[in-house]
Amino acid sequence: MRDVRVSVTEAEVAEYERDGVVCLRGVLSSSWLRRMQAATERILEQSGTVDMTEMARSIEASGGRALVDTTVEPGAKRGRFYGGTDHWLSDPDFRDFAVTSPLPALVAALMRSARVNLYEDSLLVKEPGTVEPTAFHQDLAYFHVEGEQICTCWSPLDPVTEQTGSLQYVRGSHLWRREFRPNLFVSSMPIPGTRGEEVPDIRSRAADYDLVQFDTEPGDVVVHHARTLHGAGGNRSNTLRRRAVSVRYCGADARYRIREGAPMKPHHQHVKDGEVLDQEACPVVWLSDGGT
Ligand SMILES: O=C(O)CCC(=O)C(=O)O
Repeated sequence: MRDVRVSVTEAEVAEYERDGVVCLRGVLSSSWLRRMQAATERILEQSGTVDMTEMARSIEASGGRALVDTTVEPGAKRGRFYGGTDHWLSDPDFRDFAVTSPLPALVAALMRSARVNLYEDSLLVKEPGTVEPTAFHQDLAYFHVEGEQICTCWSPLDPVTEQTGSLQYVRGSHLWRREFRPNLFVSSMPIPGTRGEEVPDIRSRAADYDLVQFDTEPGDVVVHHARTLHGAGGNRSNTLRRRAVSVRYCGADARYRIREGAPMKPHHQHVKDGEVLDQEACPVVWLSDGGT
């Protein structure tokens, strides 16, 4: 299997460091894309994801407030938002993608890290006519780790534009050094019991923020820092799907840090504050020559 690209330029590293996000064009080969598209369909068919549209309805039914993208036309075909996590633990294609695709080497270069550990993967599908936006959030708020070298690779499996739900990033927000409370993705209400500031209402005050989004083709990968605030609209298209796989990695400076109230994975139950990421929960997926 030939990968399209295995290196980043100094300009891309500088953009990632300055903006907290960079779009790497033409990273994944068509064979990786075909494999991950097939794996995505398999996981959707096996109901291996959470129906986030249903979650939004339950939040509303229990008196909470879910977000709605009002720019999705009323009466248009309604689609659902599906989200899944940690498929690498059970699905060989997701595991190979996280471990053997070009992603680990690329993020090692972007984060200037001699080592890369896998933290998790996520599958994020917005079917045509999805009204649920993705609430603005900071990935670090969900992770039981801390450090500078932590990032997410958002890998679209379909062409994506603002109309179909491209991510929007608050440029430079990773440098604010502020910790925000996590939310449930379809609501901006923070998860109870978590600590930090509430994420500001970026969606309705977009003009106050330096927002950036990228129109992407399958094969492009958008990498963002774990402190970069980001969110997305719904999918306003009546026909186009928006499937994406996020893979989250940590570099050599990352250490476990339990975040009170944030969801804890069964395979992270044993982790302790301050420890180096271990092979069982967060396998090493890339080491530079001489790295440890
Ligand atoms: O795809 C989405 O709608 C959200 C993705 C996201 O926030 C992430 O992967 O960090």
